[in-house]
Amino acid sequence: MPNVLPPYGQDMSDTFDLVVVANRLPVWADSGSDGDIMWSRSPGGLVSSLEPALRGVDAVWVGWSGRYAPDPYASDDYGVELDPLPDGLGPCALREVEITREEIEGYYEGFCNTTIWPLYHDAIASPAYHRHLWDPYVEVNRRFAERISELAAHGATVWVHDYQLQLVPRFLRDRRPDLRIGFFLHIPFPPVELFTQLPWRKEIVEGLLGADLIGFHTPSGAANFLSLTQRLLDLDPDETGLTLGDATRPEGHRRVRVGAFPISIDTAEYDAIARTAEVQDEAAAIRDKLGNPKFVLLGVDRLDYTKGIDVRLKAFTELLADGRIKPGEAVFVQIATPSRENVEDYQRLRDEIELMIGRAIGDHGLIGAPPIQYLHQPMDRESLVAFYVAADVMLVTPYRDGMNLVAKEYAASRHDNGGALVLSEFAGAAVELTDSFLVNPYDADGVKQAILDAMHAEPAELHRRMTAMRSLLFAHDVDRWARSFLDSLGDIATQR
Ligand code: GDG
Repeated sequence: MPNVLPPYGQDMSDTFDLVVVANRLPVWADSGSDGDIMWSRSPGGLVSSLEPALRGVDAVWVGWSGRYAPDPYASDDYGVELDPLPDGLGPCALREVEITREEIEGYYEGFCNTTIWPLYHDAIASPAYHRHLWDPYVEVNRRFAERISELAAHGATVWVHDYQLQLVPRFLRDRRPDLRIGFFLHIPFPPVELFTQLPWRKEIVEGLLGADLIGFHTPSGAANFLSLTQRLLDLDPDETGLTLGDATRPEGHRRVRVGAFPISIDTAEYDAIARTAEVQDEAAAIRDKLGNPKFVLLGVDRLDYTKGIDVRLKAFTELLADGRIKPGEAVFVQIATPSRENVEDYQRLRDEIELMIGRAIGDHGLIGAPPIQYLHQPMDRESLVAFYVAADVMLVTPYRDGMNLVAKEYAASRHDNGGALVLSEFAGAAVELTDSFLVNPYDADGVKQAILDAMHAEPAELHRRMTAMRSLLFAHDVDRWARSFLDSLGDIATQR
């Protein structure tokens, strides 16, 4: 299948045997100051992980491109047509789902990011439950299902991703019972006690059960989901899934498998980028520009309240105040990629973080040598890897995180087997990266101690820890993740 991007309205007679579906396409439309669209790579973990897995694969990726479709009911939009997407971007063929600005406000900024996102992350921020946000969520999920059914060949495999599209499996199965449908959740799945707050809890569980295979990052996410099926729908799950026996559905009895598929990264690629002379030079230049302190500490996150940027800032600032980190001894660099800037909780978080940083620099800075450096801007991947190479201690302290790829990328970039990873117990990555310095992000003294332990560990101990983490990541990379999910999906479908 050619890797071209057909414009809206073009004859869509092409169908595909593998359809990958996510809220976002891997390319993203940004409006330039002259109003022209500029295409860039979509930020965030989902694209980072799926893009390498799909490179060169004969598949189509279906999603939103970041630009708004004309609103059929708005007179200003009458007759407006979007320019075609440019050719040749993305790892495979791409097809756009049309979503209007108003729908994005309700579906994405609203239900996805003010209801589901906080609820699934331990309700760190209060989830909003509004009926006027649920309706566009249903509507957009239905539109995705329609678009997929146009693009999927008979008997095709459809792999639906993430919390924005939890109703798609059910809508799709109702239209196309011939398809094998997999669903993977990139964020945590919450315990029953939290999930059952959701007024639309049954609809979401039923939506997911339209899939043949439902994957989570961790065994606890899978277990949470299985116990919900019992509690809400009176089903009888076992450890690996459940059998649906609804005689009113066209498919009758059907097995739904539920399991843990911990996502990963393209380990070899990070390792290779880190070894290049350019990245090595850039890493040395970064340390130089920071004043060659004894310790460089690093945080890299989307600017999100789940990531615990405040946890590490507080710990680092207190260590400076306590005198346990000496002035000029260490510099903490926080790279915070702009994210969800239209959502109020994110605007507030940005203010809070920037206030904390400003205060810490004011209280503990030396002229020409601030103890914290802060970048609120996206950067290219090579530069990010140069920061990984330059950092003695990587701080990954989310309150809750599905996996956290940054932790894995850091270890993959450390071909010298040096560096130390401080990692929250509440990141999915903690299940595998047990050789990191594990911390409870709610325990301020524990975080401070872990930072000091990481800074002062013997090189031999750091070497042992990093070697163990790297060998796990080489054995469990993103290709293996994608293969194991798709193989399981294939097995179930053939047993049907
Ligand atoms: C969700 C789940 C799960 C960040 N800033 C820049 C940049 N990044 C890249 C990182 C990494 C990715 O974005 C972030 O991935 P995470 O996994 O850390 O976090 P989320 O975006 O929240 O991802 C998460 C993931 O999905 C996959 O399932 O692990 O738990 O929340 O790859 O490197 N990349 C570039 N410039 C930046 O400024 N190039």
